[in-house]
Amino acid sequence: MLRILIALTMILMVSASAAYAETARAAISGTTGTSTVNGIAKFKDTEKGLEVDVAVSGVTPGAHGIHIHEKGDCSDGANAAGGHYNPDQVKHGHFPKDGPSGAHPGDLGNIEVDAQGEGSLTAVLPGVTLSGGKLNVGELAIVLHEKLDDFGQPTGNAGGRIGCGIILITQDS
Ligand SMILES: [Cu+2]
Repeated sequence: MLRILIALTMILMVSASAAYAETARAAISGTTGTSTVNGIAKFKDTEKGLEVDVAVSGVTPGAHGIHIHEKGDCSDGANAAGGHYNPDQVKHGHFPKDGPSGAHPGDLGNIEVDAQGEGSLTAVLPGVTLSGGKLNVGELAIVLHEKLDDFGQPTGNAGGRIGCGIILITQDS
């Protein structure tokens, strides 16, 4: 009887935490053969929203826009990734600041790249999930841009696509 109780308790604990247990990773690589752009984006579903942690290297110093785009395809110089993931047809912005009515769910803003070509960004995206929610970014592409995202319409004037990676779920709920 005690064993059954322990087993039941463990099942309940696992199911209670499962809703926010998903993690994902995207390996970002340059979009041209000669590119030095490299990076890793890590994602974690939490109760506060999707935690995003991006680190890049080999990038021109300065600010670079970074977004989640609507298709999980980095071919054709990342053009195959399509436009910004924007299921609710809202305007472009900075999601951590402007929220779901004023920005696309993957509008991460800018990565500041230092003189060594390295930069990082962390963000929490409330209401965004990897799968199973309303705004799911698992299996989509994360795209690093040539220029600063100035939050202008429709996509922030961030220029060409210099890096891209597919958001692959590494741990299911
Ligand atoms: Cu973009």
